[in-house]
Amino acid sequence: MNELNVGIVGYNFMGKAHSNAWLQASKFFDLKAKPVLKVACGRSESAVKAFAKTWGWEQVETDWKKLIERSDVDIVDIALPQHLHYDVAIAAAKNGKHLFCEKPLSFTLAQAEEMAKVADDNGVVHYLNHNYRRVPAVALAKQMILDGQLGRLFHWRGAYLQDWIVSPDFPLTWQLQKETAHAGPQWDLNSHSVDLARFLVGEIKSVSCLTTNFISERPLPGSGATAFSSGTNAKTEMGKVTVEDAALMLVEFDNGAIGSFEATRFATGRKNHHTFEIYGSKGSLVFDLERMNELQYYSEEDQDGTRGFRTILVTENSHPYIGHWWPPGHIIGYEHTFTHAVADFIDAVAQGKKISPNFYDGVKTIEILEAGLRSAETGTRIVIP
Ligand code: SOE
Repeated sequence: MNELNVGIVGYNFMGKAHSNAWLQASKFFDLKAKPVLKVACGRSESAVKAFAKTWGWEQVETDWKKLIERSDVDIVDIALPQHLHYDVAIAAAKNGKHLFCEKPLSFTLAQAEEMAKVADDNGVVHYLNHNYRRVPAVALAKQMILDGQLGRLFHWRGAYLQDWIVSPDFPLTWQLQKETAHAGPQWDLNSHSVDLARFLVGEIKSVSCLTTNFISERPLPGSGATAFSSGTNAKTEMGKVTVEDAALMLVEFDNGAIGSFEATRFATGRKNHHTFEIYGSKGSLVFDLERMNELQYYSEEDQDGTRGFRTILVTENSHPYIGHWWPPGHIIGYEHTFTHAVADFIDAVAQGKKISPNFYDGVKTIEILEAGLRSAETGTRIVIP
């Protein structure tokens, strides 16, 4: 079998989730090429060497510009904070590297459009890792909607609720600063929800949004501070939070449906509560990532008197991706969605085919998110051209 050499840039949360997927995919999927964990790149040589040893990356680099010029790298995996996506993706595409890029795609719509164009101009496959499209229950929802089982769609109700910064003692990590995150939950979390809404309901034609801050100053971080982890030795010196803490967004879809999006890191008790509800003329669906092997389904066509939301346990071999894993009822987890993405991406690269979501999906999502921030600033509804 031919091989595809991967070079990864970034070794924290996403670096780990991606490394696991690059290792697992060829064990559980009959791939058209085998991914090889060739090079891991990070600024700290000691940290990236330890990461490479743990996950089996053959070599290390401390300069991403060197990694993307290597002739023994076919794929560049961008597992970095979003302020670095643009520079790495553009340069890697110009070196003919296929791109597996973490969400959100970029800071601005202009950057997103350029990333998509340069990737296409250089004939590389580009994938934007909205991994939740590859949760079997979400892929099943897509099939049910395409089969018309929900009929005409009326409502999308999406929420992405976390609570890792409720404490005022949580330090000022990169996710809370405009220069490294661009925005807060509107970018980090509503990017997921907008991608799923576009995937399941359709394109969005107008946006109204409200954002707010609950805590405006935080201690500067010590070591190891990032999402969900306050790290150690936080400083006594304080710094300003320069992104929103929560965003509420209302949209109109092209197909006449309307939608609501809640994104916050102050939903005390909610850990990674990424949910959607879709209501249609013939039925409805409800998904909750914290119960990701289940899909709630209501059908108007069920018998009178016994109609009600039923729980579909999405673990049958006939369900998307499940046949590659375990027998019915042996549930899968968060990390499997990354393996599904890697399997589909490798096959797309091996066959020279496109994959979704890709950078053009990223352009549409950034356009909606940016419109949301503009709406929040101006207090007006923004029509998407
Ligand atoms: C932090 O909010 C985060 O790690 C997001 O960046 C991921 O995209 C999400 O899947 C889990 O939470």
